[in-house]
Amino acid sequence: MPQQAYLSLGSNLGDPVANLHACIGRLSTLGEVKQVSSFYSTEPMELREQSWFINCVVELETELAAEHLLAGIQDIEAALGRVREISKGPRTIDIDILFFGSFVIQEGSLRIPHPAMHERRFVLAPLAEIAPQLKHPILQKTAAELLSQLGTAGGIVKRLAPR
Ligand code: PH2
Ligand code: MG
Ligand code: MG
Repeated sequence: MPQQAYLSLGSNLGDPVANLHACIGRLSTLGEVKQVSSFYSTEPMELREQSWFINCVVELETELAAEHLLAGIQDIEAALGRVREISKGPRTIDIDILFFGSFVIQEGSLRIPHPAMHERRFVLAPLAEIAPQLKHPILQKTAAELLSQLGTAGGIVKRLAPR
């Protein structure tokens, strides 16, 4: 059965907008890209001393199992020139699985829902834009509710004009 996966894309090296477009193009090898949010210019979180990111969220309908989706994502990251860099630091492309249907998965490096997503405005703002009613399977709150619950936390994001 196909699943709806929600992916967070981010880049802050090279030409981040071009990197996100290239990434979205390649994601269609893993399934059908159903929705792409606006792009957002976002304040770096966790490791603060680095360039601002461009982030977006993609809805991907896929027949792949979660671990095969992860492997495909890692191939795309490598193909777009990502090298294993410092943790939380600058990267050409980062693709994180936020949700995989309503599955809860904790197997090695595969942790779905993404454990920090509900604390990050750069994830919740684009997610709530394309799927406001989507429910977090553990927290039992919608993307719109998680976003409003952030208050002033979660970092600054600025939605860019549509391409
Ligand atoms: N990714 C991180 C760490 N911090 N900050 C922003 N704004 N956007 C990101 O994608 C991001 C981050 C680790 O993956
Ligand atoms: Mg990440
Ligand atoms: Mg990642």
